[in-house]
Amino acid sequence: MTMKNIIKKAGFGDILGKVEAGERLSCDDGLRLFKSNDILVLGYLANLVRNRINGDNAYFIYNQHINYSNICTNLCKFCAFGKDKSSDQAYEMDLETVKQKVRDRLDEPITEIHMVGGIHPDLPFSYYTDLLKGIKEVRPEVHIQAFTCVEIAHLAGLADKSVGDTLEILKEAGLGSIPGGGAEVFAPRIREITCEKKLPGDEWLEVAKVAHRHGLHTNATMLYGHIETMEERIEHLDALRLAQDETNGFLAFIPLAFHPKNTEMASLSRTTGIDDLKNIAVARLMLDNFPHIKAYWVMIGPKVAQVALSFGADDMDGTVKEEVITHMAGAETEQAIGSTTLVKLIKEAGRVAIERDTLYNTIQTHA
Ligand code: V47
Repeated sequence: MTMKNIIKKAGFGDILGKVEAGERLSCDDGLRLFKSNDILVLGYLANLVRNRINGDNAYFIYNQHINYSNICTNLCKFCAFGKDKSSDQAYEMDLETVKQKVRDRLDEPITEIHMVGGIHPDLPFSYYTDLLKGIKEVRPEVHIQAFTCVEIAHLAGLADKSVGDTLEILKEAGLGSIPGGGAEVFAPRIREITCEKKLPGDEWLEVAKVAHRHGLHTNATMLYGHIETMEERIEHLDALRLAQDETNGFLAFIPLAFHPKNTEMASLSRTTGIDDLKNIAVARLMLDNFPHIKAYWVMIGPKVAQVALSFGADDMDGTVKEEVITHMAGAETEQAIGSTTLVKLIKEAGRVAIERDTLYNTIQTHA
């Protein structure tokens, strides 16, 4: 039997028709896909879209993560990273420490610094602009992807300015783009239970859209595998798709697999390989206007991330260096991965490995 016949027999002939015609899937289609465990059918459909948008390319970046502080007033139940400022595990880096972290890796071909932290109760706005300027002093050519939309809203409060005006100041100080964290699941029900103090989902989306209008690209994430329903996952993807229709500023979507260890939700179990692949595939199929879907190897492991390159993903994120957020929550993956390993993983998946910069310009093709 051909794959197309298998898909029709599985009851997804109508979705195949839409995918082949390049038509948008409805939320109901997405829900049916999430509720199916026929992973090969989901993968086949997602791979059609993936190949249409990105051909055989699979991207990675040479990047460095810096988490300037874990002190946070939000203390989300799913997070093992954020700490109250009174905790003996709380830390904040001074400017010199951050600059030294950048200096320590000047001999590596890093093109992006990914920098996020908690919602700190005391640090002034100047701390954040100094961080950006300080990094640029040490490594002027590096692209700084920093501060989630949640942090940006907090910084606007500190600066006592609109989000747009705040972003202009941050751009001037060296901000290049905004990472996708803090989106979690937009549904108010989930936010009330897991992160009631965090910026609401509609405000997260608003910050992202303002950033796009100010010429800054952003990413988007969804934290899955805890207490969210399939309907809430689809609502989240639909909200992102509608925002992208308006501003077209999102670069990549990254599904984040929930890691329960050391969190207030530690009784939950970790996600499975099937759910990890399903989130990649359904995201690729629903987010028809997102250029890239990332399989973040830190969260799903390099092996599942490699397989995900045939299930809708076209990007493996990067070398990372010193990942903290997921490792505090029990991740068993490495804290960094070499570019040689990334190239091997991609090539063995039958794709062309492309080292990219943050904005997806090609740095080197490993055919
Ligand atoms: O914002 C927190 C999530 C995010 C846990 O933009 C957790 O390219 C799993 O956003 N288990 C930070 N996830 C990571 C992130 C990210 C990573 C890589 C690339 C990009 C990008 C963005 O991690 C947080 C939160 O949503 N998170 N706790 C946890 N226990």
